[in-house]
Amino acid sequence: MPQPELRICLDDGDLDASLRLDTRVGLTSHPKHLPMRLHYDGRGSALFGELTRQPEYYQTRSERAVLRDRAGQIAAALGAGPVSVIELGAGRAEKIRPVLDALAAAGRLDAFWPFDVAAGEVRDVLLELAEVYPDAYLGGIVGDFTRHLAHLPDHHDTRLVAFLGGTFGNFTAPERAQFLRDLREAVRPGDRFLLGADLVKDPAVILAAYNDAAGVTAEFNRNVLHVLNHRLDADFAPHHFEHVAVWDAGAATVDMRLRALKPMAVDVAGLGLDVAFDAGEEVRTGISVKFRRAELEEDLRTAGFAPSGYWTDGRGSMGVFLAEAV
Ligand code: SAH
Ligand code: AVI
Repeated sequence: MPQPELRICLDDGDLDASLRLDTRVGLTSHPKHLPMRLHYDGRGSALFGELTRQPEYYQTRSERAVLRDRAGQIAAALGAGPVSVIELGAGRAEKIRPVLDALAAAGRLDAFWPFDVAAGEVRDVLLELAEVYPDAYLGGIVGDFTRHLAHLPDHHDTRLVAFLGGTFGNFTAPERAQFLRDLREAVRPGDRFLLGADLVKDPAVILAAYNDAAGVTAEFNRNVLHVLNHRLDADFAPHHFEHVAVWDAGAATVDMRLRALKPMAVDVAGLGLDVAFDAGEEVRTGISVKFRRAELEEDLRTAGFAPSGYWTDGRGSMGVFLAEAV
């Protein structure tokens, strides 16, 4: 069996440079902020996996059910020919599997490419799937989907770019618009985009997913401080920061923060930076936007994608959108 191809758009040097820049800018801003992609080192990816198994985190179960139940329809909606699938922010690439299975069963799965900033996840997925889809071309991309969409593999058949898990909701509105423009530029007319998005619903249900009883979200959120301790020789005491998730109804957004439980002076030795925290001061660590179908479809149209399919589960928890590049 040939070794799967691995394309590295982001090496340790690039990661280090963006970590340094993002941290310096974020910790010297008012209010302080840190980007969400910093959460995903090996421990962060494992914590996210644990989070997806918490009873309150409905997103994973809901989207998995939609993709399992509708995989045949999704495969049929892609036309009749071979398809190359690229999954952005793939993580363990578990949810896309029913779609890959449906295409493979019809002899239409030409290639699968997981694309993720977490190199370990991409490597693990390739090792696992090489045995499952021996007839498909497997390749991985280690990259940042906000910077490296121009590196999407150029197959001559229809490309299906999947972006699942609600990760699209971790962008601000300008970042979402930019991402959709970059993606449209990276694909050809006829290529398809499969987008999983968390839908606006009862705020209590949403907030519970970001405040699970076992405290996994809190630990995932605090992981960014562990990352800074390891990578930048900082001396954050993560247990002196409290996880906070706030629902902003106007923006339909969960705002995640880390709140200092007491005044602290933190030495980020790798940056030669001393950072002071007041008691109660909050660091913004990420957002998770929830969507309404009509608005999201309008954003897709604006970017040059024609919505062509929409599926959800019985409760309308997560929406899975299919759109065609025009
Ligand atoms: N798709 C999976 C994982 C979602 S978690 C699911 O639905 O369960 C978000 C994933 O996006 C993680 O694997 C993380 O490593 C990846 N990620 C986050 N920011 C990224 C970025 N800027 N570029 C590429 N991958 C990113
Ligand atoms: C990856 N992403 C969709 C998660 C979310 O729900 O916004 C990240 C997360 N952060 C805290 N909990 C989950």
